[in-house]
Amino acid sequence: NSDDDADTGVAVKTRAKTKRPPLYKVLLLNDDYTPMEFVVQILERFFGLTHAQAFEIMLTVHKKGVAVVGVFSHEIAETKVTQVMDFARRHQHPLQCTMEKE
Ligand code: NFA
Repeated sequence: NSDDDADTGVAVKTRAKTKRPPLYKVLLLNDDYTPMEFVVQILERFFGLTHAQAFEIMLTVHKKGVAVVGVFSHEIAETKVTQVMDFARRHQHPLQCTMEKE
């Protein structure tokens, strides 16, 4: 893909940039009230994790305060956050889930 410049006659190689869409981390935040098993259930249900994977991430959130649950496109990340927040609210747990650009 070579373009010949009209003024200088210098050939400049150009290449169409294929831009990957930005990715977003979905974060789960610790609190003192949401039951551990409820968090595990959420991670299994909405993120397709095994019980062991879900338990591990739940423990990381519990001990460190926050953990990345997964990395997704903007639309998928938003859907996950909404699903978690709605499910937690329906069960009257204060669990918080957010997303941030990677
Ligand atoms: N800290 C909560 C408890 O001790 C468990 C928890 C883990 C809550 C991860 C939120 C996120 N019951």
